[in-house]
Amino acid sequence: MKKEIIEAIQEFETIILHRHVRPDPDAYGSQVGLAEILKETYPQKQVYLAGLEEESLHYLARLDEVPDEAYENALVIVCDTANEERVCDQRYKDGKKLIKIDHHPNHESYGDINWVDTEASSTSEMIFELYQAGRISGFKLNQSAARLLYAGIVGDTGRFLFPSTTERTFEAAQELVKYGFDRKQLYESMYQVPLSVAKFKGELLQSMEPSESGAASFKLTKEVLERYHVSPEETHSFVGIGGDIQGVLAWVFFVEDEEVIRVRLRSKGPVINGVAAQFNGGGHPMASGAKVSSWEEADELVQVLEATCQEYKQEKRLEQK
Ligand SMILES: [Mn+2]
Repeated sequence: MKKEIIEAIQEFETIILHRHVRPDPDAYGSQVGLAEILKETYPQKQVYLAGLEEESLHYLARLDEVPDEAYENALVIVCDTANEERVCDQRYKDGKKLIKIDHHPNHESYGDINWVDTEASSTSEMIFELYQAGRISGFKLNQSAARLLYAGIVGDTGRFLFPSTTERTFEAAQELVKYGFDRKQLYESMYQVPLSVAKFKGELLQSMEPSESGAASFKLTKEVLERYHVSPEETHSFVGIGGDIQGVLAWVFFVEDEEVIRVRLRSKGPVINGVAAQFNGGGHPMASGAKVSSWEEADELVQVLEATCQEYKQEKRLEQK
């Protein structure tokens, strides 16, 4: 698979990179990290970064305006995006050849080549492995690519904490840190939060009451977000807070946006992508996303989550007997 991708890269003079909407560090890390590798290796090729810019990720990279004509005869590579609807900038279909590189469960094989590895911690880890495979064909990695890929890995593994972190992850990290980018500064950009956000976190913890079965929910209403001057995007960075609380098995963040309430589900045991699938979503077994249209529907989701936690506890009890 990697070989096929490398051959396609060699073949095309124009390469356009895409990733998912509402990007996170792995989306940027894989998209721009790969772009940096390509620019370093093939200075004569045209490499474009497509998609809407995310202000909170400016510290990682800035993107390009891609002219429509660029897509003629272009190779398009979409990173970190499970389904077509979530690809940022729908012109991704306009190229000559399409490659999907991703680590989410593969429900939509929308590429001419689909490289999907659900065992990988992040798409950035996969891009690092693509670079390793391409080294004999002359692939070069520079400091900027190393920083981006490292940021993507750190972002998606919760700083090497989540179970998706494997030997492969540390191997990639070990190689990447050799490029000597400023790790301290990178971590500050990724993890320092404004005081308002820190206080907001305090409020969330105050208001949450986990159930007997270990389900917890956090309701981030427009009103609360406005009171603390926190944008829906800024809430990404602390979805993990449920995980540090004893007795919490799975938790859900409801973030009220313009027209919908976005749902982020996380778990320390019960498989929750089935819950997400029932509410217009999907994702990983321990980290998924969904959408609901009202607070009533949000409560329904909490009940399904509750049942999932109860079942999980029941199974564990039976196992122990
Ligand atoms: Mn990812």
